[in-house]
Amino acid sequence: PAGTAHPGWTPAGLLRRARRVLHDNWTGSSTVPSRALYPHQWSWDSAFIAIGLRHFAPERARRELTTLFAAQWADGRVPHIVFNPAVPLDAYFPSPDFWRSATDGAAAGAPATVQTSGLVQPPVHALAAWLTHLADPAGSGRTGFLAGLYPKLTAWQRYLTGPRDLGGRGLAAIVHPWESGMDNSPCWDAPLARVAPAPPGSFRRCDLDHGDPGDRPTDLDYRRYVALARTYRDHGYHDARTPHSFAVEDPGFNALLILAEHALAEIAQALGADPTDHRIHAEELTNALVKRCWDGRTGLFLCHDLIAGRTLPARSATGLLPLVVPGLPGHIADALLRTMEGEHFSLGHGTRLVPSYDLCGKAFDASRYWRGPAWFNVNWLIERGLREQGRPARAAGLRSAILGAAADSGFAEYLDPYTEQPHGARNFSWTAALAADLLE
Ligand code: 9YW
Repeated sequence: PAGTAHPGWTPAGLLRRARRVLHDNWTGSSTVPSRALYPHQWSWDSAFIAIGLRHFAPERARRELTTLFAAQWADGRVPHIVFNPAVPLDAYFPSPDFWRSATDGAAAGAPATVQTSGLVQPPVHALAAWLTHLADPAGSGRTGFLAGLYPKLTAWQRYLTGPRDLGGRGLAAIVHPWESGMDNSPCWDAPLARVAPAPPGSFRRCDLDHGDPGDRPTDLDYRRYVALARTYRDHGYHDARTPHSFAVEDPGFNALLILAEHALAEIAQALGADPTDHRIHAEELTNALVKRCWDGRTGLFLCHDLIAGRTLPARSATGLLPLVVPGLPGHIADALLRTMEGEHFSLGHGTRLVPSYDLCGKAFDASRYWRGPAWFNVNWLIERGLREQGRPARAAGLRSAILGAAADSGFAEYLDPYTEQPHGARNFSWTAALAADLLE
């Protein structure tokens, strides 16, 4: 439906609907991504949700982030899931009895009173905290929001630039596909193939109680996810001691790490602290990202497999996310734009939203999760990136496509990138939040 107008919604009506979704998904201290499919708190979801909430419920936006950071580990990591103790164990897998954070994560500093996973997700939080502050500086100041969060955000950043620089190459590595936030991206197929799958029947997938198996990761993927997470857990979630069979530098994850460093510089400055260190880190990370992951031949940032010592050829939307990085070399921004509009992503030609994976790739699947569908958080980041790189007209086009698709799909989790047919959950929190943000 490239170019289709959306007469079916008005900004005021869409905002009202988005607010309703976020209201319904609020638990009292944070927001679930989806009532049925994801009944706990997720790390990067909360950052996107706060970015939307700040416009009409700044108090809730602040609470969303402070609730997440109350579950931070002493080593600085922010867990990818914070479990709600009121939810039955069989509502989501892997449940707290799988992660055993309070016992098996104790040496790494997991909190004793709240159950979490031991993995992480992309660090969107400093940006979310800064934007949340800007939306209501008076409320933020009154509650000591920035001052309280700043040391925690810095510790989170230093966990990623310290213990997670597993390759010693100046970038953060992810140790599990779930850490990318793009669980079953074809980028992970080759590194995952090394992982011996957990025995079938050694766990039960609750996601299939709610999701269509054709839209979700496969059983074999899940058996490998479980095996990897168990190994990490059985080594106390210790990064240096775990014999990692999966360790990858993901360009999107690292681009968000850079954006976080820039946001931390702003936060430091607002608090009267010295932002210099953050600026230096941002520059070093940017140089490392360009040096390690930029691929001039494909015009895209590519993932790097630290175990095999090689670049992964799969073309994923994660490789476009560095568009959000301030000060990206101009020739790289230009090349990314050409790639995005070329045959592999077809933005503005075959598609109105950026697909999660190469439209020409052998593994492309228009309905299976991160193997092709368009996702709203990715498109929101790209819209931001287009503005960052001085392309306001293209950003405006993408913005109206995102809003139209959010409205038409009932705030779907993800869409077929060609037909914009909705898949996964409806009334999905970050879809509603990011639509609300674009409306403001
Ligand atoms: C799962 C909550 C999470 C997102 C991830 C997404 C998915 C969990 O849902 O993972 O069970 O598959 O891949 O990015 O944070 O919305």
